[in-house]
Amino acid sequence: MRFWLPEASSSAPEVDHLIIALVLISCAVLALVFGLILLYLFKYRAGSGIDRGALAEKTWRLETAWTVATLIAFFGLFIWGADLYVRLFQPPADAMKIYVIAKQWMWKVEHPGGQREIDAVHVPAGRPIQLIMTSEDVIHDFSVPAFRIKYDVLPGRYETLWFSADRPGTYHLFCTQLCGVGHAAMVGEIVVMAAPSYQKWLEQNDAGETLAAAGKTLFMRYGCSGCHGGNGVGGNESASTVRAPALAGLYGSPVSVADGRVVTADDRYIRDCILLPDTQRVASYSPVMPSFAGQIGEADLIAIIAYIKSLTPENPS
Ligand SMILES: [Cu+2]
Repeated sequence: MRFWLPEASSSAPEVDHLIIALVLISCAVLALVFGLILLYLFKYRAGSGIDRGALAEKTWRLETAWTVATLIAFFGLFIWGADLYVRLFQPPADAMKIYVIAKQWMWKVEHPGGQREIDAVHVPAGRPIQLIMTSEDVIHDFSVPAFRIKYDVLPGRYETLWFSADRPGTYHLFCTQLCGVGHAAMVGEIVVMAAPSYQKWLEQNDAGETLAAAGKTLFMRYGCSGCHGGNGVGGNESASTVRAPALAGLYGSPVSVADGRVVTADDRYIRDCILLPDTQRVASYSPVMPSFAGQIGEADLIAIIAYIKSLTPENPS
């Protein structure tokens, strides 16, 4: 058995360095404290001849040095860890987005091209991948030890995680949050492929329509197009009876909402608009959007969001 897991992602060595530093510094402090305990146990033992009643002499220099040294060491670890954490949770803008839906007890994965998988994620090597994850039931946790990443997957919201896997290979995916009797079986694999084989995999698993195309059908079926324009363009009073915000070019842009905040229209914002419209209503629009909570499943939501994302001013439907 290997003692050390392979470091298969770009951030894995950094995480390992931090953990090793934390363990070494902690061991050094531990060794000092317990070493002194053992030393004094022996030195001041009964019958050692030393007068144990004598008042100890205080050394300010030693006490200050010890306090400052540990403060610097542990504060340094905190800054190091915080910096790493911030970078680990800020996906690069060009990351490829893959959707993950957790449910008791499986991982369902949807690719932008329409490819679907269960308990497996195929990704190209060397490219940043952003996972947008949600749960259909309880709290799960997406964990890939070889990539040194893990994050809770919560029902009712999107959590994101990103990685860039350098080495082609197959790596274990675990659920690391006790999620019911089948928890131990909620495992899968991340298959990292070189670009040509990934391309081949995409073609072999072609679903016939992209996620956005599937979303367009749902957009019509759920009646979204009734207000947001006859062809999904929106914002056009002549095309619909109700005035609704335009969707073309919405994704990634800033939106002024009714309570005065300015938010970025990301996956989470669009999801909230569909399920909890009154909390995120666009300023100057009346609260006529009905909530679709409980009516649209997670997989359909993801497809609809992919469709809205695909709408640009140049390609408005
Ligand atoms: Cu789970």
